[in-house]
Amino acid sequence: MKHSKMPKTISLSLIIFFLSVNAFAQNPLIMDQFTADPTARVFNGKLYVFPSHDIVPPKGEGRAEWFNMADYHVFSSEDLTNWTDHGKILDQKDVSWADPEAYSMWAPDAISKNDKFYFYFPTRLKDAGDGEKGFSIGVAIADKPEGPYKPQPNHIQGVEGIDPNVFIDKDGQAYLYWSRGKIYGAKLKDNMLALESEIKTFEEIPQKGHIEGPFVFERNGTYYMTYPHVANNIERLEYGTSDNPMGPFEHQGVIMDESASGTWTNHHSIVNYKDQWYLFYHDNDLSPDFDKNRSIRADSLFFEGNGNIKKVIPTKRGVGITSSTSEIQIDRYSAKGNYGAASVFLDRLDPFQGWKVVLNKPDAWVKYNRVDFGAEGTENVRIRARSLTGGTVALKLAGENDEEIAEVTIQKGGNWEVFSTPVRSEATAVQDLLVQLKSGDGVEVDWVQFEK
Ligand code: FUB
Repeated sequence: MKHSKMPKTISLSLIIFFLSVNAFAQNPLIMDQFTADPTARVFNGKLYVFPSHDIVPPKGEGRAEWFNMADYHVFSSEDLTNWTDHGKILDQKDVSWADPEAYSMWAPDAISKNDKFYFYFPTRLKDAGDGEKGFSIGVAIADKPEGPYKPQPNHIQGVEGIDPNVFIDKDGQAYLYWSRGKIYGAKLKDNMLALESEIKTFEEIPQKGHIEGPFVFERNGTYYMTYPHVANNIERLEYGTSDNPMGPFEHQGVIMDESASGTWTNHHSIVNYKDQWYLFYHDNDLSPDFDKNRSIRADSLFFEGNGNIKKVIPTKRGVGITSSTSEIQIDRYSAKGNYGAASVFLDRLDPFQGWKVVLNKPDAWVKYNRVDFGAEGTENVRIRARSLTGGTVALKLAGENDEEIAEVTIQKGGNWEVFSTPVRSEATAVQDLLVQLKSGDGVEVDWVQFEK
């Protein structure tokens, strides 16, 4: 990786300016880079995500077959559909106490206090040995959530470990939690930069099996300690509750089961945004063969009447509403049926290109929830598709009768083409969209887009 010789302040501002690009989201949320360990926070009415940034390190640098993370980006969204990448907010080379070649900028957190934004990150100390013992936690401070962040000259004294999480209680007291085999916590001083109390080890949290990534939040007077834990083979998300942010926490259950993909880590945060709770987590969507190159995801989270967390089932569709006039990536479907429908990479050698839906049995369908048709309805639909044998695809509004609104003929041919046809009925408001193979036995669809 080459580094600019410009003064740091100028290069950071330029990077922030040039990298403010939009990414479009279902799951995974970010499609142009690997992202992991997402901490979602609401600042100034907007949702910000502070993930870590998995990379493939330059040849001869980093650690083969392991996590490699040199810096952090921050992303924001107002609608959970369109995401802005505000660019790099911190680099391992900018942290004076850190090993600048460790590629160990692991799972971060961020929190706001007194109009300042505090970014907490773990990384490897200079001359550190192996293992999590060589890690400590640093703080970088900014006036705005998107930075620029200025790292403190030293790490938080007394803290050895990874995965910082900061929780500020209603009385203004801040707590820092972290992990190193077990989960630890302590009060933070008012300046948010140093421990104020003894360190507590949360012995009541499962001790058998690897545990890391604490994330604490409060709801209706109950404090939730949530964490990834290897109860069987790989990490799953679990939680306990208490009436005190320092516990003891009573084990309650599983928030998310082990990933079907086999990705060893999961790492999450839980946030309430515009009256809905969300779980942010990660999986290996863009790197099916190497689980240290991860991608962040989000799904809605719900509570039982007694305050227990309902298990979250990971979806491709994720969260947010999709405009009918955008290229609707139906491969991120909410449901599929009648067999013969699958989501596969457009190019297995370049996962960043995304996926297509393959419909290869009559009547096979996918349903994509929450498409916003607006108030005026729509006139045409365009489908980017291809079929070696030719076929027809029906577009329906999912409901009691699954009203068909268009039938698109996909001409025989091996190349991707955009096929267009008028829409028969007035589709308005937010609807769930069904895409179904009507005739033929092999149609691939990249996206669907409606025109006003
Ligand atoms: O991303 C590196 C490490 O993997 C994190 O710090 C852990 O929580 C796990 O996700």
